[in-house]
Amino acid sequence: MIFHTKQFKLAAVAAALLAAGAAQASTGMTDNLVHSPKALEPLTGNTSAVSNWRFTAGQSFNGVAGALDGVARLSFSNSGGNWACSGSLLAGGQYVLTAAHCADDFTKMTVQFGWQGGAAAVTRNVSVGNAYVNKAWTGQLDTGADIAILKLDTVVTGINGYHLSTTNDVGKDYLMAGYGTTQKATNDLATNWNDGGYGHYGFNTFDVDSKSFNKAAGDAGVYDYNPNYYAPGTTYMSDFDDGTDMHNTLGRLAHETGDKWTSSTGRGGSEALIAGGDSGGGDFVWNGKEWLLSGVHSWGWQGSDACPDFGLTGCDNSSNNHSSFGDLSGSTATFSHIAWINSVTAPVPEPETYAMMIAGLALVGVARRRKQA
Ligand SMILES: [Ca+2]
Ligand SMILES: [Ca+2]
Ligand SMILES: [Ca+2]
Repeated sequence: MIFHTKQFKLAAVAAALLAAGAAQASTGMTDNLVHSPKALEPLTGNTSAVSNWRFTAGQSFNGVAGALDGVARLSFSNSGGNWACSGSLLAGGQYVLTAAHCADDFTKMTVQFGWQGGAAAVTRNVSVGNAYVNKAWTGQLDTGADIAILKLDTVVTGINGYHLSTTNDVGKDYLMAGYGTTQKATNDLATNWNDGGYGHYGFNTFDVDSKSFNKAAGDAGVYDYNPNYYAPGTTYMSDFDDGTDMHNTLGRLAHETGDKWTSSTGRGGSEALIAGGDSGGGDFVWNGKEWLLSGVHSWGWQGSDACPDFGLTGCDNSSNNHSSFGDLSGSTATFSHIAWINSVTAPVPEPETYAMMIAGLALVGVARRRKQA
């Protein structure tokens, strides 16, 4: 996997984005990723200890017991080493939704649920032939194609999978979850695997979609904007707020580009941002009854990299911490890909097949009548 350190120069936006996930195991690690989480490089940061942001099996969110039990921990290997990502179990228990950059290059993949205290409750495998990477994925982030489906070798029972959001959720608050690295948002230090025995959660708001963001930046003369670049799907953008105007990065960037969207100073102490290893994990919106899977973690962008392009400084409270206050994240929207996801997870027979099935039924009917006659 090449995405963990490589800075992407996007032709369309000329912006340096860093994939949030697929954090790599330390050099020399072979197959013991599961047993040595601390040796790996990972999600959420905040002003209190990261252990406060663990989620545990059966934990309730908005009164839904086990709301995050369907969050998957992905461990995979390829010629580049061992890697960690996250994902979400889809309703039915057979498939996991993750990022394309977590599923486009592996030789061996393990998917686990209920990971806490460094042990999993449920473990499944995925064969290479059972990874369905979105056809529009070219390796470039932010096009809206960073999404993939994994078919598990055995269906998962006893854990509720997620239903998909089918609407554009820009403006909504969401609950994020993943098994990636962590760090306090106020520390000027890289995220790490020190709390890698647990998954973590936090909250944020989808402020704007990348196409609208880059259109506004294009109109302002900051980037070259090409609408075709965003054709594959929508990507939701969020900023990591601490309540100050200074670190309200998307609010500041909106103001610089004609106020085409709004971004508040945040949700207070519950706000968080994804980090390495959270790639592929889910963003969940509340519909009044259940948590719907709305976004798939794709990339992170440091405030210290984004703001200077717009002539701004001071957005980012730590350039060593890629998930600090003032940093940005992007997630691929599920609503853009409903038809494709359904085509993989619940394929409908071709019309000709239908015709044959009907013919077959008719023949059976005829045969039965004859037998009865
Ligand atoms: Ca925010
Ligand atoms: Ca904000
Ligand atoms: Ca930062």
